[in-house]
Amino acid sequence: MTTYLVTGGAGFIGSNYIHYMFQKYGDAVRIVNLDKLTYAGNLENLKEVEGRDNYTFIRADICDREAVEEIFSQNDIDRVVHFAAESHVDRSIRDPEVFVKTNVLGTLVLLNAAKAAWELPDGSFKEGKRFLHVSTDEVYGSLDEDGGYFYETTPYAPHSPYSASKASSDMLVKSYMDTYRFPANITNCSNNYGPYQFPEKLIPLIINNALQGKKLPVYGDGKNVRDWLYVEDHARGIDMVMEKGRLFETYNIGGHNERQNIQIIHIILDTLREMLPGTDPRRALVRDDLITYVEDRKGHDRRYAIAPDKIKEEVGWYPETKFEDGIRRTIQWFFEHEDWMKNVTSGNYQKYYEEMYKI
Ligand code: NAD
Ligand code: TDX
Repeated sequence: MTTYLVTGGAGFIGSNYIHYMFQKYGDAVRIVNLDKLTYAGNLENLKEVEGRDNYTFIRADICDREAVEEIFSQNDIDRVVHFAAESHVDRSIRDPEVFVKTNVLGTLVLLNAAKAAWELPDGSFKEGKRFLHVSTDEVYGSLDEDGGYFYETTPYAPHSPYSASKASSDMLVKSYMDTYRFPANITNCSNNYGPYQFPEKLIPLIINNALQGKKLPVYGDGKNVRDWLYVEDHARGIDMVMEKGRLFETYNIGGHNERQNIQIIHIILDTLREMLPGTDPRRALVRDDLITYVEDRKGHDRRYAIAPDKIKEEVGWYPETKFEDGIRRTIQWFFEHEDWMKNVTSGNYQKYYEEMYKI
């Protein structure tokens, strides 16, 4: 049985990945989920897997060296999938320090613990051990509106404190591969959407606000472009890189679903109206005039876009879920999980929202 250490498994992508892995491999894998449970971590995301014999949750901070070393000494970890991070660009603009602590120093702690556990006396590594560092396309900076894509060879040019911290963590992983031949891969993925996404991010925030007839904040002119990927496709991509990717390589994940933010908002409004029955009182609340242009994000990257040629050629991965299907599945999930949304938006979320938007 292969034992995985998943960090940040109680967050958005991490919890989708854990569900994907159990659906695909059942009892053939064991997953240890290490998560600090920050505001973004939520064990409700994992209640279906809680009772499994091959699943363990450990609440710990990836920056806590002793706690991380103990996990490696008590479990024969074969593979690490490292999601844990501070992940929201707006929060990084307001408070960068925790981004450096978790994303940079936390990654270093994990690398050192895995290296110590996996290294043989001659400096090589035990057979079959692998570390996959989950990163973002934001490390490549911003593209012009009229063309070009991010490739694995694109030079790093991060702009926000978030992307600078992720770029730093990528560089640390690269340095461990180059210096020690540490068995790792890096994946740089585009914007994800889907179930369990925290409503500080554009898509769940717009769905949640629209259903309550609340204003829909659009930064700047609304024409910034993101390349949206359904989260399950990302989970599958990570698994495929782990299984079939060449060690020491970077793979970009995403591709060919570029949309302006304002287009995304119109698609969500149209889809909500289409999916809500006429008798549902929320239908009347979903209105185009909720769209409210607000001050632009500082240093707002104009466009992200991935050409996923390498991962397609080498690993056989491509984005399977059409946006129109993915957004319907996402909205359906939010319809069926009203309590989830209520729980995550109570308490501190209100304070964050008021300070952030003032609308
Ligand atoms: P998220 O914010 O939803 O979840 C992050 C998780 O990490 C939470 O469960 C949180 O409790 C945990 N965590 C935070 N600090 C921790 C610490 N110090 N120790 C242990 N656990 C900690 O994030 P997400 O959107 O699921 O992103 C997961 C990863 O994927 C991140 O590394 C992010 O950079 C990367 N990524 C995200 C996207 C996206 O669109 N969301 C796209 C590309 C890459
Ligand atoms: O209220 C909003 N209004 C708005 O116009 C919010 C929250 C966002 N936006 C814009 C900013 C971006 O151009 O929408 C776009 C998407 O914003 P986010 O959902 O915050 O995502 P982004 O900043 O692009 O970063 C995301 O994708 C890459 C994730 O949060 C990162 O973790 C990931 O690495």
